[in-house]
Amino acid sequence: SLIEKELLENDRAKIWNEFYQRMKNEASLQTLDNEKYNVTAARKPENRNKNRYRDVSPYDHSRIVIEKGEDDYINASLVQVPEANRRYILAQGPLEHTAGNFWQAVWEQESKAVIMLNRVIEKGTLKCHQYWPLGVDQHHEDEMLFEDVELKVTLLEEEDYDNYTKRVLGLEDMETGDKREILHFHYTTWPDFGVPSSPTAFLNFLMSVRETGCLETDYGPAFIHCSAGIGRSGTFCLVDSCLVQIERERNMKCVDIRSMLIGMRSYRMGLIQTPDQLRFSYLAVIEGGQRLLDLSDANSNVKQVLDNEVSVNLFEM
Ligand code: PTR
Ligand code: PTR
Ligand code: PTR
Repeated sequence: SLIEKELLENDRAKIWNEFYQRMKNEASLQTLDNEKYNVTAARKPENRNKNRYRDVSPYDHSRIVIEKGEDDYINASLVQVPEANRRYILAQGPLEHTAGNFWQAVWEQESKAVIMLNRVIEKGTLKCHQYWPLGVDQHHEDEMLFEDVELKVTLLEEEDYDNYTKRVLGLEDMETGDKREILHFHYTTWPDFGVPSSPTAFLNFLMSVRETGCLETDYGPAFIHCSAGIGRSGTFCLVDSCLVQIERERNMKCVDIRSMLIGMRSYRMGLIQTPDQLRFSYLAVIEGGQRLLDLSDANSNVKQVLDNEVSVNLFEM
C-alpha cells in the first residue's frame, strides 16, 4: 500500500525531516494570509491568560464557544474528519483558572470521554492542572467543585493498566442536579515531543478507548488533550481516523495519512509536532490496520521495520 511504501522509502532515504517539513509547508499554504484562520478570540486581552502557550491558539472558525455565562473562551478546537465520519475536540491541558470552563465545555458538548495524553508534571514542570479528583486512595478528595460554573466532578472508578489509567468520573450540574458519567482515559507514558514506547502499547490504549463507543457519533465529540493539545493529541486523532477508513474499506490502500493530516491542520494548528511523531503515526496505522484486517501474513519488509522500530533513532539517521 501507499503508506507502507512511504514508510519504507522515507526510512531508506532517511528523509523524515524533509517529509515532515514539506507536510508543514503544504499545510501552512492553506492557512497563511487567509482570514478564515484568524485567532482573534485567543488574542483578546481578557483571554490572553487563558492560553497555556502564547503560540498555540484555536482558529476562530473552529473554536469551541462556551454558551453558559459571560466568558465564552476556551483553548479548544473542533477537528472534523469527514472522510472517517469522526469529530474530536482538541484542547490544551486545563490551567487552574480554566478548569471550570473545561468541564463546562465537556458538559455542553455532550462528550462521553476525556482522553488525556500527558502527565500533570513532565520533566519537572507543571504541564496541566490537576483538574479531576485523585481520590482517597491517593490521599486526596473524591470530589472537586468548580464554583464558577457550578459543576461537581467525582471520582467513581479507577483501573490501572500498563500505560494508562481508566477512570469513571461523575459530572454534576449543581444548579439542576443533573448527573452524567464521563470516562477519563489517561495515557501516562508518552513524553511531550516524543512517541509512545511502541505502536502496540498505543494501539492497546486506542482500542480500549474505542470499545466504549465514546468516539462514535452517538455522543458529542470526545475531548482529547495533552499539554498544548497539538503534538500528542494530533497523533492520536490521525491514527484513529486512518484506522476507521481501513476498517470501513477493508484494505490499507484507502488511506493517505499525509493528506488527512493536512486536512486536520485546517481545524487546529501544529497537529503533530515532530518528524518522529509523524513516522510513529505510519507505524501505528500499519500495525493497527494489520490487526483490524487480521493480516498476519503482512509484507515482511514492513514487518521487520515494525519489529525493529524502537531501535531506530531519527536524529542519527
Ligand atoms: N494511576 C495514577 C493516578 O491515578 O494517580 C496515574 C497518574 C499518572 C496520575 C501520572 C497523574 C500523573 O501525573 P504526574 O505523576 O505527572 O503528576
Ligand atoms: N511553545 C510550547 C513549546 O514549544 O514548548 C508549545 C508546545 C508545548 C507545543 C507542548 C506542543 C507541545 O506538545 P503537546 O501538544 O504534545 O502537549
Ligand atoms: N512548540 C511550537 C513552537 O513553539 O515552535 C508551537 C507551535 C505551534 C509550533 C504551531 C508550530 C506550529 O505550527 P506548525 O507545526 O505548522 O509549524
